[in-house]
Order: sequence, then C-alpha cells, then structure tokens
Amino acid sequence: MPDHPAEPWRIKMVEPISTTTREYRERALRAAGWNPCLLRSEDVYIDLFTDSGTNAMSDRQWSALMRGDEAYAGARSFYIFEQAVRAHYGYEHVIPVHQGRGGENILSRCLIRPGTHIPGNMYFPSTRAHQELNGATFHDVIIDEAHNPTCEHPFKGNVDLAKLQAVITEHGATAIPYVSLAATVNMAGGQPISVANLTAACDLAHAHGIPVFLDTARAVENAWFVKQREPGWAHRSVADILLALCSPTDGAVMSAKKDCLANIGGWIALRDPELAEQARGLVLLYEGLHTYGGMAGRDMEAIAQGITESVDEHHIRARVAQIEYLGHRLDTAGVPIIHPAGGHCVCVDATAVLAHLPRTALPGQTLAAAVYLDGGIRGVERGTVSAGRDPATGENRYPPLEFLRLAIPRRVYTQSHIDHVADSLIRVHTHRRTITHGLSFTHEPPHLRFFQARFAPTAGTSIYTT
Ligand code: PLI
Repeated sequence: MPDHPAEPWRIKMVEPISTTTREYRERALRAAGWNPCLLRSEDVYIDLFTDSGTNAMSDRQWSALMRGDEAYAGARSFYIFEQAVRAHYGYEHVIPVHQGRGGENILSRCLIRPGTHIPGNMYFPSTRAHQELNGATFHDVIIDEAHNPTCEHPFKGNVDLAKLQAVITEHGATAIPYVSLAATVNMAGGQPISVANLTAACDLAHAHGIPVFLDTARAVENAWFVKQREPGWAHRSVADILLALCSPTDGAVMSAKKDCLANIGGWIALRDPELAEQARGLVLLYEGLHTYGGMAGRDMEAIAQGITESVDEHHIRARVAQIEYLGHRLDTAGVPIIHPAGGHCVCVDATAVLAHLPRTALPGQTLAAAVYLDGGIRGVERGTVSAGRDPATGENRYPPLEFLRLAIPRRVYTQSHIDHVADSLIRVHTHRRTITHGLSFTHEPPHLRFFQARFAPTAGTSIYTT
C-alpha cells in the first residue's frame, strides 16, 4: 500500500453533490452526444474531467479575495502577484493573462513565423493548436518510454536529447523559434522531467542559440517528484527545486488554474526585457492591461496566496499521495493504468481495457462514456479525439497512448470519493466485454474538438448490446 497521509486540511464549507440513477445518466449522456464534456456539471457525481480551475481555495485565499484592488491600471494586487511569481519561479518579467492559453497565444504570436518547427516533450492540445495556428510544426522529442504505458521510468517527461539534436540538424536552428517543454507532461499522464534532463535540454538548445520556454502549470508537482526520485535532491525543499527547474529556461507560460490552487488566471514570465515588452503589447490587445491581463485584482490576490500554499510540503505530499492511492487501488485490481501514476491524474489505458474495439471506434471516448454511466464519474479522453487531425493531411492522428484521464482537483474530494471512483472503474473493467460498440463522430469541430464534439454508437443505440 502506498503511503497515504491524511489530508492536511479540514472542511469549513461544503458544496452539495447528488447521485443520480443509471437511467437518468443514460438520458443525460445521450442528450450530451455521448461526450461527458457536454454534460451539465449537476448531472455529474465525481467530476474528474480536469484539475484545472476546479481546486478548493483555502480560507486564506478567500480572505485574499477581499483585498483585491480593482484599479484598471497599476493595481496593488498586481504587484503582490508579480512579487509572488518572481520569488517562487525566478523570472524577472511577469505578465498576467486570463489563463494558460491566453499566454500561449501571446508567446506564439511573438515568436513563431510560418514554416518554423517547435520541438517539445509531447504535445498539449491548446499549446500545439496555437503553435500550428501561427504556422509552426510540432515535433515530439520526448523519450520513447513516455509512450509505453507499462514502463516504470521515474522521469517519463524527459527529453530524448538525440531526438532534439536531430530536429535541430534537420531543420536548422534558425527555423526553430523555441523549444517547448513542460513539467509535468500532461499528455503522458502527468509524468515529470528531471532537473538534470531539463538542464541538459536547455544547454543543447542554447548552444544553438534557441530559447526554451517551460509550461509550469504543474511544475510544483514535478518538483515533488524530483525530491522523491532524482538523486541529490531529497534534502532540498520543493520551493528550491521549483526554482531549479525554472532557472535554465528563458521563460514560462503558466495556467494558474492548476498548481496555484486558483480557479482562474495565468501569466507569461520572461527574462528578456525586449520580448517582455513585445508580449505586454499583445496582452493589451488580446487580454487586458498589462497589470491585470484579463484577471480581476482579487484573482491575482488568490493566486499569490495559492502560490505560497502550493509549495507547502504537507500539501503537495498529500495531493500526490491521493493520486497514488487511486492508482494503487486500480492496479491491484488489474485495471490497466499508465505507470507510474502521475502528479495530477490516473490514466486508464483504454486500448487495453477495450482491446476488442478498433482504434477507429474511439476506445478512450467509449470508456469515458461507460464510466459516467456506471458511477456518475466524469473523466476525459486523451487519445484520438484529443489528438485531432493532422493539419497537413487532414487525417486523424492516432497517438500511441489512448487513455481515460481521471484528473483529481486539489483539496476537493475525500478518500471515500476516491474509493467510489476506484470501485466503479473496477466494475467497468470487470464487465468490459459487455461494451460491444464504440463511438463515432456526428459533429466534429475544427479546433480542440474533444470539447464540443458529439458522437453516436457505431452500431445500434448504445455502446452496450441492449
Ligand atoms: O486551461 P488553460 O488555458 O488555463 O491552460 C492551458 C494548458 C496549458 N498547458 C497545460 C500543460 C495544460 O494542462 C493546460 C490546460 N489543461 C487542462 C484544461 C486540462 O484539463 O489538463
């Protein structure tokens, strides 16, 4: 059994959630076009669609909201936010944005020209979408182990330096505006990158004059794994390790909706003053003034407080342990999950659970539907639907990993909720052969299609034979 520390918080306010009948859920899912993303949240019992913006704020964060300075320009809350980001992430220039993809849009517009190439440790849908919209081609340079669900590598988010060198050699450094790294790697199942590998990747890129930008949405969780797994870091604080992860990079894009325990917000953090000036100019056009970037003053206060809480080791230890606990329960019951469990999610290998369905029948989406029907649990497909179509060929992309992601919001669910999730998953897995049909698209949006797509069973009226 993994170490499972009790939660380092107690509950001061509760939000009622209700269970529904299976019949009710069948009606709700059909009305949502078999896409759990299109369900009303009140029809969901345990919502593991995302850990993004779904965190429970602390009493101190709620108090901080009251201190929000809502001045249009130069709000006091901005300077508190800026100071917290500088102190914990170590970048000089801090530019607020409304959430992560706002930052991705700005950075991509600043740096990418049509026909360029961006290497990275696996794609993330919104990040790659902005890179492609600006004319770049993304190249996955993550280590091969990241694509193998059963491999126990401690740092599956690592860059394969030979693959990175090969992209530089093939396309030339001048065609590479930046290297796009993430800590942790969401689409690999929340897997971390080591400090040593991140530093080596930066050294390699910098030797060719290429800057490196880090997606720090879950860098605190990454820092926790470094402390647990990377030789030489066990006695360093998570706060120190976070700074060490950021230090070799040239800047970061942040969704504060994850590690920072906030419900909205983000930033771009940079070292180069000229790039920062260019980014501020675009923030004015797309986000809001450069001292609020689409956030209210109170959001910046909640984030500043959340940053401090995020590096508290009691918090981060219990947060990651909750995910390990779910992973362990599924694992011991024989449910195939991506190993090791990640920092923010447990990922169930849909191609293994529904091995009797072809990839074209969208096993990840089908498993998401089955788990909602069984337990009122909402997860998200991370596979063919999320990967979208290749912009050059128009063909569906079939990534090596196709899974159902169960992302755990921070400080929201108790251990008995997690047990409900495990019990339901185990039931679906035990009766997996009763799922006789997959799903196919009936409506397919052009960008980030997983959010709004609609589906129908590939035969009959259900994924089960009725
Ligand atoms: O949801 P945003 O726009 O604040 O952030 C976009 C974003 C960027 N990078 C990474 C690694 C993410 O995970 C991410 C958003 N992730 C979501 C919504 C998720 O459910 O994983």
